[in-house]
Amino acid sequence: MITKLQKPVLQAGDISYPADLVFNAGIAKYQGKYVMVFRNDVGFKPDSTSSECHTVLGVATSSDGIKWYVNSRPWITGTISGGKDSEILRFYDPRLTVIDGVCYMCFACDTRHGVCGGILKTEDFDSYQILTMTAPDNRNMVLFPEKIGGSYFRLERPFPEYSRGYQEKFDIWSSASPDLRYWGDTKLVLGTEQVPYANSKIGPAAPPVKTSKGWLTTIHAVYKHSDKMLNAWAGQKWNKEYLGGLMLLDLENPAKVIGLCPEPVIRAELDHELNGFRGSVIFPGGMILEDSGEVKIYYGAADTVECLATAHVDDLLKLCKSQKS
Ligand code: BMA
Repeated sequence: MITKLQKPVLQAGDISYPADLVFNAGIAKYQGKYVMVFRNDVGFKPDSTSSECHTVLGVATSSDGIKWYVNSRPWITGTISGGKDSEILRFYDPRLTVIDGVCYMCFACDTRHGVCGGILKTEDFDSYQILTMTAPDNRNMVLFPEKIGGSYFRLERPFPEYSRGYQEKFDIWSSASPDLRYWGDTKLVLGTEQVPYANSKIGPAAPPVKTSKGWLTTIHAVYKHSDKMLNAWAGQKWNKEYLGGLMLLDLENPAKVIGLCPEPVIRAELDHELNGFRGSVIFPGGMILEDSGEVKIYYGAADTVECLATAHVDDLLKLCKSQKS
């Protein structure tokens, strides 16, 4: 039902500037082509990590969504507003949404005072304008591709450690905005306890796509193994399996879950998914619904490479079992 490409669509060897871990990309169709903004963590090798490691965001384009051409230089590099004293340390895990022909990118952002989610606007993947930042700790934000009931909508994943007993039990929330800058009307969408294959945290994954049945959207879910360690590079103890899941949200009220797939739809199976910087991590970040009904789901694998799986939208909708309200 879901077919995985057997090789990554993008990896470090495809990039002409320094690159080590190329993963967790955002993808959109924009101005007649596919655009990808990918995370590139530089300074990581299988048996050592350089003290110089940093994250940059790179851009690639494609005419078919499969073969990608990477720009010759990275886009957003390390500290963005200058040197050691910068409050913002890095941007990562970009998510792209086109609304009324304008491209927006949600991103996670490490600052000296916590992790924030941000939204920026770009026309050319060169200059950009940051529209909004959350308070810490929040990330994994994704925008819906149109206004709903007159408001912009986003999913997000605050991570309240103190009030949840430092248990890493984090949930999916939504917020609405009149202008993409001021956000409020925040509501719980899905609790970790509702996801049968998660025993830790969940979060939004790729931005939702509109179908006749509802907003179809991926989630990521974490299952922490207590009985075994997973493969990882250089001295890490790694036991968190990241799984790709699927849910359906009400078209008019996207804070309401109307369907949930009771099992993961993408889990690590292939060599490059099981082995890498952090093995068994599947992190969807891009979902494109083609006119043919084919859905392309792009996902980071093992925090090391970027991959693609495809399915028919009708099959994905059937997987989302209806939820009682
Ligand atoms: C999360 C984020 C993701 C990453 C995942 C697995 O907390 O940092 O970017 O893919 O962990 O390491």
